[in-house]
Amino acid sequence: VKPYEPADIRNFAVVGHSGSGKTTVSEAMLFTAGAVSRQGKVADGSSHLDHTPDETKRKAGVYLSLAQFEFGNRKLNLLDTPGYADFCGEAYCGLRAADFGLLVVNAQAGVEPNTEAVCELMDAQGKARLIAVNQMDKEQADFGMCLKELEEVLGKRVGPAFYPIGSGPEFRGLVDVLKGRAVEFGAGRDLKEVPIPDDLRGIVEEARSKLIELAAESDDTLLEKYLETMELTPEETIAGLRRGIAQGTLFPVIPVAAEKGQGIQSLLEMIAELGPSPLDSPGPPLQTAEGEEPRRLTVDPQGPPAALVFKVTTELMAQKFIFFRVYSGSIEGGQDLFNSTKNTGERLGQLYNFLGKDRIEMERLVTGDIGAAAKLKVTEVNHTLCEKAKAVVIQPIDFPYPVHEMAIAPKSKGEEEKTGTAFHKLHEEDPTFLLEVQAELHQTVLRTMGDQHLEVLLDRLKRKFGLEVDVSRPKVPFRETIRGTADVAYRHKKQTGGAGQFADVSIKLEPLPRGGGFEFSDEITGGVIPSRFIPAVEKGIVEVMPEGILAGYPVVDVRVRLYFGGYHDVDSSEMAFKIAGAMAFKNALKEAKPVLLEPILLVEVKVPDEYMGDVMGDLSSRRGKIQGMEPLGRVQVVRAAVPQVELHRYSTTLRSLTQGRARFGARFSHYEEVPREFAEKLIETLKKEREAVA
Ligand SMILES: Nc1nc2c(ncn2[C@@H]2O[C@H](COP(=O)(O)OP(=O)(O)O)[C@@H](O)[C@H]2O)c(=O)[nH]1
Ligand SMILES: [Mg+2]
Repeated sequence: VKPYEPADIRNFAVVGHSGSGKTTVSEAMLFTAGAVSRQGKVADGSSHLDHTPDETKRKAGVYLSLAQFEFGNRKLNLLDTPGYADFCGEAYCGLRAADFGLLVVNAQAGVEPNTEAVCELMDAQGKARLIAVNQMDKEQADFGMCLKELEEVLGKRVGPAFYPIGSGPEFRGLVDVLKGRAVEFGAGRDLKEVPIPDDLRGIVEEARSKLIELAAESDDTLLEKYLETMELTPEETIAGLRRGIAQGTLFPVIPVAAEKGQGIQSLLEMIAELGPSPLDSPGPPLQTAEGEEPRRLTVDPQGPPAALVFKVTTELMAQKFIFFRVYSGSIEGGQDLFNSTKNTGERLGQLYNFLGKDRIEMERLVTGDIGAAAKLKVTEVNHTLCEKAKAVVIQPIDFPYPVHEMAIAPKSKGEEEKTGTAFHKLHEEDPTFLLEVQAELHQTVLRTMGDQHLEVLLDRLKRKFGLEVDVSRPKVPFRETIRGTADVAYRHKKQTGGAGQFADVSIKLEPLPRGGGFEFSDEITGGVIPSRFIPAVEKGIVEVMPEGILAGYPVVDVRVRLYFGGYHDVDSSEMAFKIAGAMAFKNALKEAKPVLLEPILLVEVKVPDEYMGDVMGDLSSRRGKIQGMEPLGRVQVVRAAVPQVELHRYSTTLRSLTQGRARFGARFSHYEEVPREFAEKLIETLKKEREAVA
């Protein structure tokens, strides 16, 4: 690879719904640009980009894949992303490293759930995007329908830069709207110039006016000139379009049929010509101290080096590679850098460029370029590499919270530690899952983005570490409390050989309000229990509180009043009073109408109108109480209080109810008594679970 200037680099993430043809479009670009000698296919496992075992097994992308190649006088850094919601973390990484998204839309299906989801993500980041309507060769392909649906999502600033000649099996060429030229696809990748078909003249002219208008709107001086003269020069139009695209307010569209390589030459030209360069994009946001104004990194090719690691993988050869994007300055192989996230030095080894799993050595990476290095000591995903004297920390990628929860346990006893270490290693490559050891419930919970994500993780655990785990429904942290009161006396008396044991306590047990915890009040008068034994009574109670009498969950929100008792000069001891306290407490619990408390989560669902009914119905079948709803953009936000125990696999259900178009978040709110009609059965089940473990 010859050296490239920042202005000649194009970094783009290929994003869209799964199956729209992102990888096929990418493969077609690689082949058309001459970077590979054969167009790889996902279906037969010959893809250069979907090359890991997890991907060939699923015949779909799971990981972010990088292809760096040359086209004309540009260097293209293509980041192919998976389309499944479960692997959206990879799209987050890809978009962060990219200056724009290449949104791939299926010409038959139009805008699909993940098309919307990635657009939302790019909107939030103000990311520029170009759009390819792919699979134009399919029977039901409908370019017009796609444009209309894209306008619904992106607004009126969707501008076709090319029009298809023919559609479905008749798809045979493109009209370049701006240049006013038409080409037909020949054998192989040949193109033949043809006159614009008569039936397209009107529509193309209209599209041209729209593009020029959109170009003019991106800049005040251009707009002034346009309003006066009603025209722009070709150079002004291109400059205006580039600016509008870079600002993320103008979205040019091209129809293609990637499997046959049709339209791919024009797509590459569009990327090279209209796609924003690293110098057109704002610098990444920097980490700032609390109260400090938000700041962005200054993109300066001559400035101090700064790069963000956006991916770590061991899937390429048996080595760990880190992938980073240079945002400022330049970086050389062997250079001593500073990891400002970890506050420690780090020496880079050899630098590489990748195309799928193939790499070439690089000497130097300039501002805006992307590269990889191996054998780094401490550097992980989301870390900043920079110069120590000019240290900055680039804001890390903010991954979505994994809401799919499952309990896991090693299949073979004694492998707990090994499994923990293995997950730690896997986490270095995949920051989108969380492992949480819940001591109270004696369980380890694995939080993932969904069933597929979980499956991939467990596959990798087995493939890379030879470890297997059992997956089960996670236990919920129930609590126990009382609704009534009790007044109990307990005498602990034992005569074993010489020394005996004696302690006598009388306690009153009362409920406290929710969240009241535990209170112990010493109301002993007249020294009926010597003060040195009183703490022992409390201690005895506190020791048995973690195991309630209903189903063995911690007892909360109670007050114990120790008001009477008795002792023996010789036989009383701390131990005897501890036992008496514990026994009195247990007996009192039985008498004071014990009840089970369950954790209630506050759930927030963002859902398009048309699925509101289904989502609300499902929430109430989960004993959810709707607390409110309000419109937010194109969706409704529903808030509901739902018992945690009813939320098992909610993410999966919500996805299938709404075709993946709803999102939800949940956080702990409070504890509530389990309604009587459910309590008995629930307690039965919980008791059985407990016995099974014991
Ligand atoms: N007929 C036709 N099929 C295509 C085209 N592009 C992709 N496909 C097929 O659609 C399926 C999904 O493609 P893939 O590139 O894996 O989609 P991705 O999930 O978006 O990466 C594969 O079987 C492709 O062969 C196209 O332009 N025409
Ligand atoms: Mg793919």
